[in-house]
Amino acid sequence: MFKARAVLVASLAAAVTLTAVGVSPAQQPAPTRRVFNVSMTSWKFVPEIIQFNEGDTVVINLSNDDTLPRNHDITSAFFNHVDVKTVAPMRTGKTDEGRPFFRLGRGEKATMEFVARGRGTTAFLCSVFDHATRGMTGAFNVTAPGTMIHN
Ligand SMILES: [Cu+2]
Repeated sequence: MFKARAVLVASLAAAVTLTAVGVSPAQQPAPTRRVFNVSMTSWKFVPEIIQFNEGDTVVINLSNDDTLPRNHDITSAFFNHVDVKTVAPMRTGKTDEGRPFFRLGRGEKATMEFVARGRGTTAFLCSVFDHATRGMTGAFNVTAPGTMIHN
């Protein structure tokens, strides 16, 4: 009887140790769907820093809120590494440098959605005329899963 109990206790201890050492799926931070409302005007993006975690589904509600009839876009090498889906019609293409852009006329709105891949900071800018040099720049900051809790 004592022997059987000792074996049982030893088995439980081993099981507990394995659980503590191994990373169970429950300990992995769950991917999150994050929504950002990004406004474009002359000459800025608001917000200009967009932070999310690798693996998150990122939704960007992009809006051209300019009071003057100017096109604006969001352009970034980051878009080369993710599969961007657009919900509303918007002009897309690639700049001469090979960066995908997503462009809206004054008063237009559209939604972009992608799953974040890769970590680190990648600049974005407006590729229309000289808008970037006038200040239309920003950055995507992709952090490790679990880093960003809220946005
Ligand atoms: Cu612009």
